[in-house]
Amino acid sequence: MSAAFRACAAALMVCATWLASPAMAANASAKPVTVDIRNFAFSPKTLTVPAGTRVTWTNRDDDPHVVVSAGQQFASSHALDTSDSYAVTFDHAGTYAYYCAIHPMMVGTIIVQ
Ligand SMILES: [Cu+2]
Repeated sequence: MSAAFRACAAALMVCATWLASPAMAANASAKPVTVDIRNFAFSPKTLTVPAGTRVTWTNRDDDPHVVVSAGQQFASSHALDTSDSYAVTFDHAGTYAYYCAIHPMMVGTIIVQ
């Protein structure tokens, strides 16, 4: 093994380590996520996010909707009129089922990892 090869390999190791860190940092600082309420459904219906993610529901329908945690794991929204939003930050891992108080057949799940 030549000295040049060893130096090159060492440089690649440093580079790989450096490349790995921004990805981990991005995972730790969770990006905010939006759930649209459209056509009497939550979209996406099931959402998987890292802990610490702020999830915002926005009503895109002409009818009001209310976001309610099935197990009272987070506070309920008020009645969301068209274009109204409601946000919850999920700090702890778990499965958070929710529904619309006005239209209980509207259900969704936030999975926090
Ligand atoms: Cu509704």
